[in-house]
Amino acid sequence: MSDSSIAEHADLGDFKTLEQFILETQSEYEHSSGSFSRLLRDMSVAAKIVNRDMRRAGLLDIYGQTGITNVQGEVQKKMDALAHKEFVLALRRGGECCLIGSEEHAEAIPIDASSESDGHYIVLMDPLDGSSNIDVNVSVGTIFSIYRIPDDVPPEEATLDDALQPGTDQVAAGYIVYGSSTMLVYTTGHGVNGFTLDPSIGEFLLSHRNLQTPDRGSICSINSGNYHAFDQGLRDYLNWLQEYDENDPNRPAKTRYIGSFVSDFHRNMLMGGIYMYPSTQGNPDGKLRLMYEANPMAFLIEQAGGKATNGKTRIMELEPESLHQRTPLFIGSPDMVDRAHAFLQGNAPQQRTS
Ligand code: FDP
Repeated sequence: MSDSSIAEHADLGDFKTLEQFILETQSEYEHSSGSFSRLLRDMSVAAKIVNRDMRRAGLLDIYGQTGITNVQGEVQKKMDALAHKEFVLALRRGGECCLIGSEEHAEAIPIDASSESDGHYIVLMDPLDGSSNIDVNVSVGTIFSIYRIPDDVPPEEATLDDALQPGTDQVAAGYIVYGSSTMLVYTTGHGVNGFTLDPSIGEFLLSHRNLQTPDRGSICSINSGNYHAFDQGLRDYLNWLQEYDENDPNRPAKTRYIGSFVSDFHRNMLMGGIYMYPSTQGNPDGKLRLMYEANPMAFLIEQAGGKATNGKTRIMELEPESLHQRTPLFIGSPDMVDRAHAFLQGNAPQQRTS
């Protein structure tokens, strides 16, 4: 990059802040009253705090485990607990949210709405996704999904039942990826926009407007260590992806699996690809959580032109039964998800054997 183009890119006057963008677009939202904008602002403040701590993780005593096993039976990392605390604090302080569901807490957490706000929102989140990667300095993320409580439910009476809405009812969803830069990406159902944190001014700036995912790509993200526990249809799809075809520039596919869903998803959305966490013989429901991993990412990918299914049904149409329920997930570029489906259903084109 030449000196002049660096100077051009460094002119932050060209970039909108997240706050400006939220205010400008708030009229697109049917319940627009400023409350939702403030909720997003609260999320972004917590994201900046988590980002700050994460950037110094090796220097502070926040690597390693808390000694607690969470509701999923997974060992909780100190950063999981810290991120959970920061997001809950920010939402509690902001007063726009009446109920929180978090991967790090067995029950839904009620929030007392402050007298000045109406607090009609429910936030479901995975405060720190990909936590097995934290101690080794690999990108991780936060995923969130936002719902409104039904109009006839007073905020102080909101319960988990009000949160168990299908993904199609989400009013917004997003993620923060703490990677080589920190980005916040979200949708309210009017496209997907990405904001990069400029640490020098502490602002998220609009860097990726109206993101669209390619129809197909060459990236396949799956934990292939589980290959022998996959259904035959899925194994056939994986084998098909690895075949060379002179007429198909996307095959053989590249295997790219960070094992940090937010990071794998983000890369695939930008470059074209598919992320799969299927059912396996031992885990028929897969691993990922419907309410705060699959649904929000399904909303985002659909808004970016992609698809998300559990192998049979569109993710956002699944009827939720519990806060922490799991679901198999196939998500990414639309042609790739369609092709995976065809293989899973045994309707795929004849495979070459040589
Ligand atoms: P993690 O357990 O480290 O939080 O849903 C959680 C998740 O990571 C995803 O981010 C990741 O894609 C997946 O699990 C990794 O699971 P495997 O180690 O079984 O591949």
